[in-house]
Amino acid sequence: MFMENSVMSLRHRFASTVVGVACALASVAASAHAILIDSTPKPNGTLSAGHVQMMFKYNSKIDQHRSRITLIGPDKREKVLAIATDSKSNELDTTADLTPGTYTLRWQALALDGHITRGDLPFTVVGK
Ligand SMILES: [Cu+2]
Repeated sequence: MFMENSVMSLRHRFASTVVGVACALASVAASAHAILIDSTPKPNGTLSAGHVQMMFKYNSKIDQHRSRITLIGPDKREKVLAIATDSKSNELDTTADLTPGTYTLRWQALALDGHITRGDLPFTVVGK
């Protein structure tokens, strides 16, 4: 019984790997991976200082509870931003109070096919 379970789990692992490879190959044409298609701010864009709304929009639904956004500030410290629970199913929405300086938003999105995509989005905050 125990051995049978081990074989089962090995088979399952093998099957998962095959699915992963197939998805990677398929992604050349069309993909279920979460690809960033729009954002606020835009990459290398500018925002006004204050209470700032930020948004990442993807080409597919994402698992918002297991996706992640961090903000790296002018002091190079990285802090986790809370993702709004009422974000659209293909978006990650967040807010922060920002002073002028250079920042990077680091996002990590889990697509429903179980694959994680990530990226860095540098931007600048200017005084009002
Ligand atoms: Cu995938």
